[in-house]
Amino acid sequence: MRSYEQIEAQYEALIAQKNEIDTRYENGIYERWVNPVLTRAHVPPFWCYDPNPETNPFMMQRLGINAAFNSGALLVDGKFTLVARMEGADRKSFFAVAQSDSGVEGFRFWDKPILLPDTCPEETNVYDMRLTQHEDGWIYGVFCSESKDRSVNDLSAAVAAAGIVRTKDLRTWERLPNLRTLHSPQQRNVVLHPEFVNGKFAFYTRPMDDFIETGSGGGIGFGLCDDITNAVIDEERMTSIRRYHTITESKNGAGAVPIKTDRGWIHIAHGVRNTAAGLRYVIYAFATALEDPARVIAEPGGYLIAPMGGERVGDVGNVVFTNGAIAAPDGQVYIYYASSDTRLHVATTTVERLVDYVFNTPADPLRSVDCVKQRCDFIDRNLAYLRGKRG
Ligand code: M1P
Repeated sequence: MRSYEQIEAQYEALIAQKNEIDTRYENGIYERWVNPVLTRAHVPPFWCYDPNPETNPFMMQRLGINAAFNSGALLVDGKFTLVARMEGADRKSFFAVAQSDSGVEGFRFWDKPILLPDTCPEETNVYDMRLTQHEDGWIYGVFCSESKDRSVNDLSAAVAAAGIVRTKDLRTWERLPNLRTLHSPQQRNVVLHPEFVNGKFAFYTRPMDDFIETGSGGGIGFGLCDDITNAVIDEERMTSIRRYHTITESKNGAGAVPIKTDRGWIHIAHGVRNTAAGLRYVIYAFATALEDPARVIAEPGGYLIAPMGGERVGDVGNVVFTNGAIAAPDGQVYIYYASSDTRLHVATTTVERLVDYVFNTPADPLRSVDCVKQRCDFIDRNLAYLRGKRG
């Protein structure tokens, strides 16, 4: 049996662990890092253990943590700051702040998770907060607020809506009414754009017909609202749409808050397709116009990040998912992505490389024969170049 002090020493050793680039997966676009930046073992031991041997003689976990994964991300006072989706052993998700000086290692949770104002009595579960530093001066958190669907006689039926909170310091949170989208019955993966658009708050949405299936929802939507303290979107336009036989066939959803570049807004989102082994989630990227952040101007074919190796294993296998990335002032980009709803990783790149990737990776031609033509043209150009160079 371990003493509380031994458990604490093991935890401190984990936080002090150095990280390094995983050279097995280099592709020129980004680098994956070997160690996850957050796991359930990263929570302070006093979240799970009663340290008093009189009341905990076997040094048992009294309140287990199952996972630490999908995280909103923001640079706050020079610190890489994550608001992570935590899941207790009881399957309830909640949020907690973790910070690091480097962005790739040493993330340490604050002493206590975030206790949101309890203004929604029907809300059962909360997850996947996107953190937006808005030009109005507030940091907004937009997350999935899940409630039981009492309109049908099905114990597992649920309703997803977009919850909204705001803060100045990540310690005091003001809860605002949930977003209402007048033409979409459910919403998940909603992201607040960091700037006003036509003087209004702008949201990326994800219209859904029910809790799991997007059904008639055509992809990632976009809508404007006048007042974020009573956010109502009466019209949703489509941005990146779902397409047959692509990585977004089943569904897609906005991920990180878009990154502003001189060529356009870069979006890092997720796409889902169905397989005989269940849903497969990958991460993809696209760009929208600076003057109209809903208009897609570049969309590379295929995925940016797909689950690989051990990432494919976890509570919900074959999933990578992102809801946070940080573009640091030096041009480095830190993409925080979770694997299989279990742990959080980082992949690093630069704004310059992301722009090159998004604008110079060919689009998906949508049919096998056109994909082969695309690849043959590419090979021809490459061989001609190599012949010219080598004589
Ligand atoms: O389990 C995979 C992901 O499923 C949901 O994403 P989507 O709404 O696109 O299906 C989310 O619940 C996400 O948290 C989860 O990682």
